[in-house]
Order: sequence, then structure tokens, then C-alpha cells
Amino acid sequence: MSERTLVLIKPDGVARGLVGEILARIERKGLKLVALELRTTERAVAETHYAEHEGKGFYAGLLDFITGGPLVAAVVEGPRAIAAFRQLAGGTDPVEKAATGSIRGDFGLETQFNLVHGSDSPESAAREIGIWFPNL
Ligand code: RTP
Ligand code: MG
Repeated sequence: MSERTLVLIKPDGVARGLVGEILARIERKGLKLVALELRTTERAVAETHYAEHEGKGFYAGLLDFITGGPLVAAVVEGPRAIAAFRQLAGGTDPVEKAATGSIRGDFGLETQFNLVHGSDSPESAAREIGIWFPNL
């Protein structure tokens, strides 16, 4: 059974010219792009997307980072797409948690600047796709 997940190539990934590399990994895994957009993120969108982290020490910096430059938002589809993309991304901390061979493990150094976001559950995916692609 196919499912959908919301993927962001965060502003660090765009600024470093890694969009093509990251999209290639998604496509080579066998996942399908069903929506794709380069956009600058309004603060309200970032706040809604990361509402679960409100009040945490990294929240203000995270909002500044996400709104600080263009990012790529995408909806990705395939069997177990949510877990499959989280596997491609690697753990949140690119050095301590993400394995070599994952996007974060191969390209990241700092937890904040970890290149990509992927929805972490079916409920998150539905919520996040609604935020970024309300017409989908
Ligand atoms: P994401 O939501 O972006 O896919 O990442 P995640 O599930 O792996 O990690 P999460 O705990 O949801 O954290 C969201 C994002 O906040 C930044 N962060 N910084 N400085 C820090 O300690 C810290 N912790 C989290 C990262 O950009 C992380 O991806
Ligand atoms: Mg998360």
C-alpha cells in the first residue's frame, strides 16, 4: 500500500547546492515525487510546521533557520514512504545518530543544519502535507 510523506530540503541544503543530490537519492530509492516547490517560508508556516517544538531551547533558532532562505518542499509517495525517507535522511544529529550513507550522515555536521525534514508518522504526514500543499 502506498503512502505519502512531506519532505523538506532545508535552506542549508538549498544553499549548499544539494537539491539535485537529495532528489536523486529519493528517486533512486524508488519513491515518487508528487509535488515539488522551491519557496521562501513565511514565519507562520514554519511555526505551524514545528508547533511540537514550541518552548524548546532550539525553537527560535530553528524558525530563523527555516525562514532564512529558500527551501524545497516536496510530497513523496511510495510503499512505506514515511519510514523509507526517514531511513534515507538518517538520525537527527548528523554525526552522532545518522549513519554514513544517509543524507545527514554524508553531508551534515550540526543538528540544526541537518539538510532535510521528513514526516515522522502518518498523522504528521497528513498534517504537514495540509500545511505545505493545501490543494493537493
Ligand atoms: P525534522 O522534524 O526536521 O525532520 O527532524 P527530526 O524529526 O529528525 O528532529 P526533531 O526532533 O523533530 O527536530 C526538528 C529540527 O529541529 C532542529 N533541532 N535542533 N540544536 C538542537 O539541539 C536541535 N534539535 C533539533 C533540527 O533541524 C531538527 O531536524
Ligand atoms: Mg521531526
